[in-house]
Amino acid sequence: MSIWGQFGLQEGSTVMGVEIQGLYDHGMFITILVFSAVGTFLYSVLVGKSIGRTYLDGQVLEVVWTILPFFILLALGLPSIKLLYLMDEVNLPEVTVKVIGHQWYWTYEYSDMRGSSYSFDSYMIHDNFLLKGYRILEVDNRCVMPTMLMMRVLITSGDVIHSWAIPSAGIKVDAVPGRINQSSLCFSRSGVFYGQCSELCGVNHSFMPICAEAVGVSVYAGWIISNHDVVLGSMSGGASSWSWWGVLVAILKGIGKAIYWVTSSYAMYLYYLFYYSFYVPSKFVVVSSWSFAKWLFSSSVSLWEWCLWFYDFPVEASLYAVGWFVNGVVNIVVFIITSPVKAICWFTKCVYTGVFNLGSFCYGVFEAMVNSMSSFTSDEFHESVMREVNWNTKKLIWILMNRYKG
Ligand SMILES: [Cu+2]
Repeated sequence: MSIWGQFGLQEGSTVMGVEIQGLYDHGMFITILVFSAVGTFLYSVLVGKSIGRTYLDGQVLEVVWTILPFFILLALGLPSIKLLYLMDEVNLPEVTVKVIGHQWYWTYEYSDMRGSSYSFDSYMIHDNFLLKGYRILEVDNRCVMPTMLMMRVLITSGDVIHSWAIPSAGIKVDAVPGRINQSSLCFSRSGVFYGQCSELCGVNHSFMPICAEAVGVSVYAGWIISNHDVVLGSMSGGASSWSWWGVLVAILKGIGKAIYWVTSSYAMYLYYLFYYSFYVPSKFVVVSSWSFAKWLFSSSVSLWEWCLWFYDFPVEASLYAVGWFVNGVVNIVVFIITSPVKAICWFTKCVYTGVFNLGSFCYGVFEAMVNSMSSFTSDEFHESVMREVNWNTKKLIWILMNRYKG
C-alpha cells in the first residue's frame, strides 16, 4: 500500500514484485549517473573557462559518445525485456483463482477442488461501517492466496472493462468481458496487499478496491477445504465404508510396491556405481594407454633401427633422414597442388572451427553478462524461493490428498 511521503515503488510482495523493484533501482541508478554526468558537462561548458578556440573536431571523442550510449541503452533495455517475458510465464500453477470484475465489486472463484466451485463477492466497506483498516481500501471478503506457491490468476469481467491491480505484487491485468486474461503470482511473504481497479469503469470505479491476503500454505489449505465443505454441505466429512478384505489388499499392495521400489532403486544404484566408478575410467585408461603404447613402441623401434644404421653408415643414414623430412614437406605441397579441393576443405574446416569456437565463447560472455544484469536478486534468494515453492507444493498436495482420498 502506498503511504504519504513514499519515495519509489512499493516494497515487492511477490517474487516478480521484488525483481521489478530491483529493475527500478537499477534504472534509477543509471539515470542519475547519466543526469549528473551530462549536468556536469553542461555546467563546465556554460560556466567554466576551458574553451578551446582551435578545437575543431575529435574523432575518438565522437566514437566514444556514440558507442557509450549504445551500451547504456542495452543495460537499461535487456533486463526490462527479460522481466517482461518472465512475467508472462505461467509455470505449472498449483492454485487457480478466477477474478471477475463487476460494476462495482470483484468476484473471486476457487474451482481447483473437485466437485465444487467456491466463489464470493468482495465489496468495499463503506466509511460508516469501517471499524479498522484503511479507508476505501478495505473489503468485506478478502481474496485469500497462499505464499511461496505458484499460482495462476484468471481475470475476466461480467460487464465493462475493469483492471485487477496490486502494485506491490507487480500485477495489473485488464478484466475484459468475454475474454479471460491469465497471469502468474507467487507471493514471497504473507500479509495484506491492497490495490484498486485500474480501468475507468463507471461512477463507482474508485470504490471497488482489491484486497489480497497472503497466508501460509497450511492456512490456505485449511481455509479452502472448510469453504468447500460448506459448499458441498458435508461438514462432518464423508464416511467411507471399509472391510477386512480391502485392508488386506491395501497392505499387500503397499508391501509389493515397497519391495519393488527398494529393489529397483538398489539395482539402479549398483549399476551406476559400477558404470561410473569402474567401467568408464578403466575403459578410458585401457584404450588410451594401449594406443599410446603401440605408437611409442613402433616409433622407438624405428628410431633404434635408424640409430644402428647411423652408427654403421652415418652418411647414408643422414641422407635418408633429410630425404624423409623433405619427402614429408613435399607430400604436403603435392597434396595441396594435386587435390586443392581437399586442401581447401581442410583449411576451411580449420578456420570454421576456430571462428565457431571464438563466436561461441563471445556469445557465452554476452549471455553471462545479460544474465548477471537481468536478475536483481541473489542466487541465495532464487534457491530459497525454489526450495520453499517445492516444499509448499508437496505440502498442499499432501493436505488435499489426505482430505479427499478414497
Ligand atoms: Cu472497475
